[in-house]
Amino acid sequence: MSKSRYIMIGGFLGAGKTTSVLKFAEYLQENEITVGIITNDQASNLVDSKIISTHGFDVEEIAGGCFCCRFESLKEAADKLSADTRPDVIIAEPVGSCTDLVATVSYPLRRIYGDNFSISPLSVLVDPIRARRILGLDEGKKFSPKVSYIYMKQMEEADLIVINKCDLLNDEQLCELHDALAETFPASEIIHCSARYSQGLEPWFAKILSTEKNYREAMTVDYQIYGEGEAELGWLNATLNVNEETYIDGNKLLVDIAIQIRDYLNDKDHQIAHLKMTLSPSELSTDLAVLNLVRNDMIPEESQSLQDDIMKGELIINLRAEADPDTLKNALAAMLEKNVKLEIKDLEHFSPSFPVPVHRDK
Ligand SMILES: Nc1nc2c(ncn2[C@@H]2O[C@H](COP(=O)(O)OP(=O)(O)OP(=O)(O)O)[C@@H](O)[C@H]2O)c(=O)[nH]1
Ligand SMILES: [Mg+2]
Repeated sequence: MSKSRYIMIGGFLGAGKTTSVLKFAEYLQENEITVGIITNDQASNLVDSKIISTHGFDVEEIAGGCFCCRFESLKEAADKLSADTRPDVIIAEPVGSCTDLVATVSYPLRRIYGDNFSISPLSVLVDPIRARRILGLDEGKKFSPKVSYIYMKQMEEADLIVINKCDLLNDEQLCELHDALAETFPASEIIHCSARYSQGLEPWFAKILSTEKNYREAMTVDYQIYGEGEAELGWLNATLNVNEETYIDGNKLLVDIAIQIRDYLNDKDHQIAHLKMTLSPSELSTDLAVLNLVRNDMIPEESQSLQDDIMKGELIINLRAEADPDTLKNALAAMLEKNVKLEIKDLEHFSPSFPVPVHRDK
């Protein structure tokens, strides 16, 4: 039986991983290459899985920990996707606060399951506005030093640093960022794209499809700083019922909720890493609104809109911010006071636990 190709697309929270994964899956489908997708998060009820399955792709969700700490679940998820027909390609989106993926996922996967999988180079996506701030090219709110450490480590281990969202920069800013990344991370190849506008994607996709991950010594990681950095991030996943008595504009409801949560966190000077939400008329509907916010100083982005007004529906909120989990819960509670027709069905809020990888191959 031929091997499935395992392709990991990493990058910090909100860099555009899911957007790229979807574009990649569409590209594979057009080229008659079968694909399965694995999403990953510290908790369940993922906006990403909802978006991917609504687009009609096979998706397996690994919840409750990152790939490296739930290595066997990763293999099980790949096997589930292979249960009927083995997909030619498995695309995996790791948690955006995770690093050291080469040593803890790529190499062990090749060592233990090399007969089943061939491993592609690791791509790490970068949001250029955030990267410019972290590299000191622009002023603006940044994450704490420990969270920034994780951000830098993600880029250090990348085979390919993919500067995404190039539509947000002019040529001069892009060149400056490219040069700064090339100087700081000389072992990584740097490419540019705009996933949302399907620009610059094909050379990248062709490369990760046709190239095998090379061997280079795994980077060193200070797990104490990494763990403490992750613990500075709060996570909140909530599923809510929308129960209105008359038809309402669900798209506007999402924007209002995002602004209320953003303003609450802004007042307390907490940085949002990614607030993402979906709203659907029912669990089975393919009509879906998607909203994203990847920085405090950003207008909420309506990535996808509902066709019709709704009276009932399911709202999923995934919020990741540099704040303690209780603050995120309070932000949700303050929002609920203003939106009394929303009812919580499911709620998890926590900080990621200390990373303890199952394997680490240097
Ligand atoms: N301007 C612009 N925005 C983009 C581009 N690609 C993605 N985005 C936006 O970036 C936001 C985050 O995108 P996602 O694909 O959800 O990011 P992610 O990396 O999967 O986020 P997490 O799963 O939370 O880590 C969304 O609002 C996207 O529409 C792009 O090429 N240009
Ligand atoms: Mg995602």
